[in-house]
Amino acid sequence: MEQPQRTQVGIVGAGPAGLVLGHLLHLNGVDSVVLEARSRDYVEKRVRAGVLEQPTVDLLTEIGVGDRLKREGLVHHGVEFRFDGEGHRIPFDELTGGRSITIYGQQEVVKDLIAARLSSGEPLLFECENVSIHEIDSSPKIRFHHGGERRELACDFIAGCDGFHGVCRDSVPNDRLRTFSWGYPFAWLGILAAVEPSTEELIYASHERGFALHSMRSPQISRLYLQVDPNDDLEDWPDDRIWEELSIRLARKDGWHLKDGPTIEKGMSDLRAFVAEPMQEGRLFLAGDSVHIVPATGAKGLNLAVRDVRVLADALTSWYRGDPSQLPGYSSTCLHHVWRAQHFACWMTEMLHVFPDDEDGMRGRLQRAQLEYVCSSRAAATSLAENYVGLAHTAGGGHFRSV
Ligand code: RFL
Ligand code: PHB
Repeated sequence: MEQPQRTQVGIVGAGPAGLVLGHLLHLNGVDSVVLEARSRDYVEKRVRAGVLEQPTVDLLTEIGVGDRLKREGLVHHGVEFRFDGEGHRIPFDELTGGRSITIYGQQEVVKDLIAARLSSGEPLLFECENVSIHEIDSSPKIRFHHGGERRELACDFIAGCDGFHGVCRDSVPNDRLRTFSWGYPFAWLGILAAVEPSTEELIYASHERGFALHSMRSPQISRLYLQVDPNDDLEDWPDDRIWEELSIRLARKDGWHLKDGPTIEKGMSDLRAFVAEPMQEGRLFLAGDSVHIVPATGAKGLNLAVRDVRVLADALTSWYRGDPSQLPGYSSTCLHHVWRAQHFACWMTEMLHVFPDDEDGMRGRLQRAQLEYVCSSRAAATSLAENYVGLAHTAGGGHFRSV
């Protein structure tokens, strides 16, 4: 393929944020080039998220990449919270006027988006090395190596969709970004296993030995997570130990049984919360994990990335159509949904995990009081449900009457 030297929007990163942005811009007649550091095979196999909110499913469907999602995705109308050996169901549909979530692996979303990009004929370059961005305040350029050659791409705008460890956020001078962050004193050990899920809906379990989560990818593949010490290594967790621990933490008094099977994939990830503000510097716009990380307990990261780029695509499209008024508001519009999701993800995390410094058990008692409230009060359950399925797309409006 002829390598372009100039484009309207240069997109760094072909994760969900970069690929959805590229596709939205293409549908709106705006040119872009997507540059990805990894190989196509690598990004299509990277196991990560699984829960898609209703607004994410709606958007993917609207933009024409929802066919396989509709066929293979598992629609769930509730989740279970399990503690003291008992399960408590939160019925999303009943509490949110019929809304639901869909279980569909992130790598499947990425595969569908890559296929759409390639069939549109718009440029998507894998295995770009030494990517760096320049002159973001005047005439942006992206420099990189591709196929053994040094290249430079001139752009009107750059979208930094290169994840938490990318280069775009670090290209903004330190004094221009304010960062907010904390890390949690525990990590998640996640497995993908070739075994039929032991449950129809997700189970979030709070147990004195630590949090556990039973999720899934298909009727044949289960996805499970355990809270572990962040200093543990994968070698500390042979398969037998993982299954034994999962069956203890997920146990139910009525004799419910956890089916085990061969593990296909195993990995550890930290739980952290991070936001950088503002999400724009000059002609560089940051989106997705490059500018915020939410702890995985709320299942929000991918969904947030998609919300950001929807706002960005609308603002850039308006700019090209002669209305420059939306673009300056990109960051403040997004930060409303970012902080809402961040709060929800931290709240879920803090309600469900055992904190190693909880010496007298005070935190544990408060967590239990919160869980019981969520599982017994319609108002509290509704709050959880509406956040989990995804709040409507608002720019921070919709407050009660000001006084
Ligand atoms: P990504 O997916 O990290 O994509 C960034 C892309 O940029 C590339 N890249 C570069 N490309 C060019 N030049 C460079 N210098 C580059 N540096 C990096 C990378 O290779 C990559 O392809 O970010 P994006 O697009 O913002 O998407 C964010 C999501 O991936 C993330 O938020 C979710 O995976 C978080 N998450 C979940 N989110 C949900 O909405 N629902 C879930 O159920 C959910 N579960 C999870 C999760 C994340 C997890 N982990 C592993 C942290 C479960 C787990 C365990
Ligand atoms: C997943 O299926 O990978 C998953 C589900 C729920 C979460 C996080 C991850 O909160």
